[in-house]
Amino acid sequence: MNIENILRELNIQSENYGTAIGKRFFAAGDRIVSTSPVDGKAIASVKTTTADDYEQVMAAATEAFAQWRTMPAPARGEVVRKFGDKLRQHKAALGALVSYEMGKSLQEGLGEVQEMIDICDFAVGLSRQLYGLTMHSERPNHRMYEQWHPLGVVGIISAFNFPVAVWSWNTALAWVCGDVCVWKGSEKTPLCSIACQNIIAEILYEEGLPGGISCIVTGDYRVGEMMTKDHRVALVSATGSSRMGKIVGQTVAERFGKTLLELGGNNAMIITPSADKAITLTAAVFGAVGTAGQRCTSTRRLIIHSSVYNEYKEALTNAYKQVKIGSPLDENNHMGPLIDKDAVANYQATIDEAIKAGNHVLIEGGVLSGEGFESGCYVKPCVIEAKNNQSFVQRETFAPILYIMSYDTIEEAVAIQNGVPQGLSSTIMTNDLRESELFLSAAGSDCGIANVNIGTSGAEIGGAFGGEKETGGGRESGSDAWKIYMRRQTNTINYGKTVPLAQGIKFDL
Ligand code: UN1
Repeated sequence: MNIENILRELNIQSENYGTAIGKRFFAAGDRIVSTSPVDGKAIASVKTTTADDYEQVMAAATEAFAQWRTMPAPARGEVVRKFGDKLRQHKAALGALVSYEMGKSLQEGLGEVQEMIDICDFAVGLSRQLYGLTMHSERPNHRMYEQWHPLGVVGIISAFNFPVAVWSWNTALAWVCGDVCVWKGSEKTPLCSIACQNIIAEILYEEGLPGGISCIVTGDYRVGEMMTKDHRVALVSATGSSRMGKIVGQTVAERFGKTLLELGGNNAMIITPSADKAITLTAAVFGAVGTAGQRCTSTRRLIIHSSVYNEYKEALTNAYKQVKIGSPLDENNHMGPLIDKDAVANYQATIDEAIKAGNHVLIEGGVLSGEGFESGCYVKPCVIEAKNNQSFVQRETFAPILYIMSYDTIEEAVAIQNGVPQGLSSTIMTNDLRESELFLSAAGSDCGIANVNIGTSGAEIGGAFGGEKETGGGRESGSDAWKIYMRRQTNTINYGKTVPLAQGIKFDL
């Protein structure tokens, strides 16, 4: 992999502006340098968005909306189809940039771009299916139906761990729905945002469409706050920690805006006695160490039946020995670095807390040093025996730390699985129909995602993605998640010669 070639293909310079209205890049704020966690090297720098820059963006986005909303939805779908085609062309380069700037394995970087392509395809079909219902009016010669209209400006705040896909889940749907988008990606992965903007901006330009349909802003929470406080931003879709989501939710609710929150997870796998051991191990280890434990869907807890607990302890110990850690750009490695040194410190602090509390460490963690690990961001995946109610188990640590615990009855396993503040993803490994059906029933998992015999991570875009409780309740990507990007209007039409009132009320003049 030659990073220079990749940056050239994606049109990234050594110094970039972090504000863009379509093809027009500008920014007057501070400079942030994007450093790769892979080798600790500076890749390029980006200027952040000021309040003045933001005003320009909002003016352009608002103006673009007036035009974009009048275009037929299938014609908007055609633009998204072209976007998907361009993503196919640049998949290798964009996937590699994701891997290099964020640190996930190249396979996962490419997989992330594949999710973008998939959501574009989904959105193209959807552009002909933004269905509303029709109802029978209780009044004679009346017709009732509902229709869906675009909202306006959608503000997207996304996290470093999925630096390109989460944006596209939102934009692909929002665009076919007739909205325009302003995106604040993570300030830890600003080059991924610029690369994405370059791709869509070129299409908008070629199609003669206003650049304001796709805008980016760059910076920390202060730039996010410009969007959350701005009544012109009809919907704020935010992905990140529950702490951040609480602030976003409150701020947007204060002005009666809409939010789509996709926040922290604390995802568990229940391992029953009938589970197929080989698939369980693969799913558990990928769930825990994939993306170095930095997915919101990462497996954080294994709830193992007491009769097989020791057996799985041994199997996990052997499986973890096979996990290869190193440059994510080398396909032989399973696990790359954490995003930065703050994440490493957080990982270390959580392990220290567990040890201090007297927990047994089954597979030891630690920070790696020496050749290939110069960035200081590489850590060993760690497995700790824990109790579900311990404070460090109850919170989400974005790192490859897996807690294991045992259960005796399936009801107890479900209670443990549900016994955390978050509610994103969950899974049960079983060949027993009664157990899986209980897990999926109303008395079962309380999560937005509940799987059987697959891991907690790696959800497909066709389903609605998101979770309950402190995960925020939002749903992105598939199923009918598009409805959050639109406003519903109920229409009643009288084609008769009198004005009968509903509920039988008489009012004669
Ligand atoms: C996230 O970590 O924010 O289900 C999203 C998965 C991916 C998306 C994760 N499709 O693991």
